[in-house]
Amino acid sequence: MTSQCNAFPHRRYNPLRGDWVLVSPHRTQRPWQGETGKTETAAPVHYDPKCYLCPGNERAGGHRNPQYASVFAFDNDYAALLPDAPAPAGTGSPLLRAEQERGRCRVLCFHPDHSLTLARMTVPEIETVVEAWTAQYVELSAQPFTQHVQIFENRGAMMGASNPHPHCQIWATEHVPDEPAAERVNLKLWRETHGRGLLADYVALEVQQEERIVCQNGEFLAVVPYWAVWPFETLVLARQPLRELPEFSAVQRRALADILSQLTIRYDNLFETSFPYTMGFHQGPGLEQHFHAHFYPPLLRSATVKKFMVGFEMLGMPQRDILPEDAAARLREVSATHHLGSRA
Ligand code: H2U
Ligand code: ZN
Repeated sequence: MTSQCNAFPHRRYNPLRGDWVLVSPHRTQRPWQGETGKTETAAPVHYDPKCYLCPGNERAGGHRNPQYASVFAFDNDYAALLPDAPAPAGTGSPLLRAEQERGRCRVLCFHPDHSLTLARMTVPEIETVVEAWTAQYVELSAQPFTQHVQIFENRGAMMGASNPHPHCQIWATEHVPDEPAAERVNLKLWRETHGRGLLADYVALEVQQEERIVCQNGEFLAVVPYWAVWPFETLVLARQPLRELPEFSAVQRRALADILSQLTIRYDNLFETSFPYTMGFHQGPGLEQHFHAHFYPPLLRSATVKKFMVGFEMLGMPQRDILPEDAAARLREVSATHHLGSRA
């Protein structure tokens, strides 16, 4: 199917978001130079006295972190959302709309070791993080105003992460934000039209076609989706129609840890760098939901050359050169063992 269109510009539909990406594979016909622009790897700093996430250190507002030994969650000292935010006053014009948005923001440290990343953590260590995500998700979902809980990780300075210490953020909001809201509309529509789950159908298709699969285990599949926008964007899909973390069995939590480990190791190996990305989970209690993770890495050609979403992409639509099938092959071809060796 792809061989028919891999030489010509075309557009591909994203059935999850209901929008399109322009694909221009003819621009990548030039041979790959093999240059990865590796970044120097400095000796790892396991504890940084100036890091606000390291155990025992002081944070903003005079808070002090405990001497935590595995994971550690706290309320963001500069929270973007507040549980007691009042409703804004009316503006008197339908052109100027504002709504109350109560919420809560947490930070979750993955590990006491400042130098680690998911790619450098063991599967049991990541499993502890999965358990913490589940506990945070349950706790924040239970607040009376919560309509959505977004777990996300900004990894690397290129993605605006303020600190290399392994951590993520968790925001609970009073409204379903735009990205999961758009997905929800399309997931519902697919179910009404086809009587099956959109992502269950997509899992079956990717398993059958194989060419976009990066790695997999008994419970999860990581693919470069057919409609990927970022060069090495991936979608981690539950094989079973799991809706949200609290439904996971111990085997499935372990398998999620395993697929995150497999995928982030391959990412690091691609350009032999600590690979930057924004990742996060989409999940919910609704019948239409199907648990998945999006990884949006900015890198294009090397450890330093990133893709810019500018020009036509800001005024028209997203565009990519490298075919999703070729990106998946590149990620499949790198070693499954981290280039810095194993910590296990
Ligand atoms: P990011 O690296 O994804 O920006 O997350 C770090 C968060 O940590 C950030 O949202 C918070 C910032 O508000 N923070 C604290 O809560 N306390 C501090 O002492 C510094 C930063
Ligand atoms: Zn630290």
